[in-house]
Amino acid sequence: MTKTIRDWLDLASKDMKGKPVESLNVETPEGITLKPLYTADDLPAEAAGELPGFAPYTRGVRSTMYAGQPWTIRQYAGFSTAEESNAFYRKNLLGGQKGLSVAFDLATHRGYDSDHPRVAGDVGKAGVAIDSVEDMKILFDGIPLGEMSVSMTMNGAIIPVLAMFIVAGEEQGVARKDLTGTVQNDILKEFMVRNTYIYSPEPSMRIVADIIEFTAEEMPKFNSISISGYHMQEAGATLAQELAYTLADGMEYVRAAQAKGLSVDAFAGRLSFFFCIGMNFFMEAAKLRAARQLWSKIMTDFGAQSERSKMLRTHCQTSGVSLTEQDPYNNVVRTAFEAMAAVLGGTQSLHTNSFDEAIALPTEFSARIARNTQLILQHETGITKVVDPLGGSYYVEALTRDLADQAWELIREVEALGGMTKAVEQGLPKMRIEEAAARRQARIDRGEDVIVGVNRFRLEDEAPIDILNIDTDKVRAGQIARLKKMRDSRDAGACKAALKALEAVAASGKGNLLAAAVEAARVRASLGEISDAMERGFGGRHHALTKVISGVYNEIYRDDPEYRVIHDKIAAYAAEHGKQPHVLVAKMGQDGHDRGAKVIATAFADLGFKVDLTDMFETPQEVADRAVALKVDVVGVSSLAAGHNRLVPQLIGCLKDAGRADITVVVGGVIPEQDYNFLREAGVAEIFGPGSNVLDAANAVLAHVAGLKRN
Ligand code: 2CP
Repeated sequence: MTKTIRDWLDLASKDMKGKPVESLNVETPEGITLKPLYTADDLPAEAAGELPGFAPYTRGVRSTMYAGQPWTIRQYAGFSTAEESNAFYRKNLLGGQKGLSVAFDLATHRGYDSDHPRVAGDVGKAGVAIDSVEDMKILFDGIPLGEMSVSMTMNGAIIPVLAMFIVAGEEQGVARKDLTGTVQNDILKEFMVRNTYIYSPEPSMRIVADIIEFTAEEMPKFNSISISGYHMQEAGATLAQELAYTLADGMEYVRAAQAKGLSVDAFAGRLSFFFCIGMNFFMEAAKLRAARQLWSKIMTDFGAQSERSKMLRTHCQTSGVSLTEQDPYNNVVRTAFEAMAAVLGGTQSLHTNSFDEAIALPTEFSARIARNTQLILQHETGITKVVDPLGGSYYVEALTRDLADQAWELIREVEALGGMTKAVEQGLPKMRIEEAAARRQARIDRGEDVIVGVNRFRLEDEAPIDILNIDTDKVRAGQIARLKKMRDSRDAGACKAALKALEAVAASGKGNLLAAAVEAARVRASLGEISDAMERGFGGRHHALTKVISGVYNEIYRDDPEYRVIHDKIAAYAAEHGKQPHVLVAKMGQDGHDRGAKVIATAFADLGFKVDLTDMFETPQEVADRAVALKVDVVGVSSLAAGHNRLVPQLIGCLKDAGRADITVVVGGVIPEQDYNFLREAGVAEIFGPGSNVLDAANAVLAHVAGLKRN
């Protein structure tokens, strides 16, 4: 006899030995209640009739999906010089990679030439250093730009970088109309989470619109933007927030392009997306399905006629924050699961992280395993043979609908504020994401979210793994020499005139910035010079306000005995000394990742420390000056872009020079164990690597302030 849900409930109640079956329900951070069982009753009515290749594209944007053509294996890479990165790309293409994805160093991201004093520690470190067309040509030497699709992750300095790419193509004999690829060009999320902006929001949005306009008219095969949720999830966003804010960003870009007089169908088919895929396996696959469904609806509302305009095509990358420093080979497994979720969700293109990325830049060995993870998925698992294999799953279809509903609520909230630019100005999404990040950290610290090898099943002893180190001084010296040679040999008058013209386009609000920058790049204006010309035209660089949010930790930990002990210890210290222990949380160099700094600032403030945050992108001298002026007890440096070995000793030197060697310096973030001794010898009191427990960190810092531990 057919069993009913009632029969199942009776059976489950028995198996639960009296405990209610509802006690197995789980409330997710997205606000979705997960039940232990999904049945045909949970299937949304509309799910039954959906087919891939047709709106709303829940089941995929192409009719045959991977059965017809597998996703693009597109590994994001770049380091050191253009020569070295070029050699690395060529090797990867021979090894089975299908598309390129360029990682630029932070100096390039922020619009500085390699000879700029602010970027001494960043050149060639987290990506390849590109100063001019000459570098760009070397980067793609022997790689036909008319055939190979190239993604370039660039936002702040997108105008000079894309201009140089176009000129490099020209000089390879490839016309603009034949260039294929994608630029990230998503500035809104930079203001929200990633922080590689250069100019303030208004001129930054003009840059985005100018690029959409230029590519729509001249580069029909090129994706003008990669609207990115990736960094939101990395910064702690829930999957509903990632989904909602990414689509809301997309809507804002559509409006910006429309304001230039473009019709939706002239550009929407070349808008692309980029999502993060973390460990929440089914939810991640559902997220991509929901994203396509919502975007199709949004674009229909914008008046799109062409089917292509309604298709959400996306790249995905496995999650960086899900990787652990502890027991790092576990990361191979994590990445494989995440890759599978991305593929079951129907991604167009995928990057799989290397297992050592929680600690350092990938080595050749770890990069090979990361790439092979995708090759194995494509060639060994049979996963490509059937379109949308999760389609019709009671659970996944229900999740798709629930996530879409949650995200839609958040989108409406942003729209009610007047759209994403306004919402970003008011700080709403950033605040929501920071709060979600603090909640996640608290769940990890309390062991509620289990991370194998970190807060459970931890190894006693761990042998360090081999890591890649870049000699930034050597890279920088080479870049400076090449810049000098170029400046000596170019037509100085033509270069000056082109830069003046670009400045005028920026200042007047008329004309197209990218068109003007192409002329400047062609006569060998450098990346820094092109950025500076626009900066003059726009009237300066953007300086973000930093703010510590408070209350989240207190709320979550209210009844936690360990939390109370530390809280009370800090209160006792404050009572005894007539002042709270005072910490300055600092970001130095061009490292824009501020999630860790924000989480620590929030937690420490809630625990009773007095907490100040530096601005982003400070020099060691600026941080030392601020620490001295604020009379802090501790500077806590957050480092996620490998600049610590250079910047932290400089900071300690500056504090010594100011006669304040007594200020304790601690460092947290992505610090390889190989660097611990060096940092300790330089005078660092405590090092908190990835996976550190916030309460332990607070205890250790207090001990230093109270003089119980010596620096
Ligand atoms: C694909 N095609 C098909 C089929 N599948 N045709 C027929 N049947 C099929 N089954 C066609 C497509 O329509 C397309 O042609 C062509 O094949 C290429 O496929 P695609 O699916 O468009 O793939 P793609 O060329 O790889 O493009 C994927 C994206 C693109 C997502 C659209 O924007 C992209 O490559 N993004 C990568 C972004 C990236 O690498 N980001 C790095 C982030 P047509 O184009 O003619 O239709 S770095 C991350 C870090 C963290 C950072 O940001 O800092």
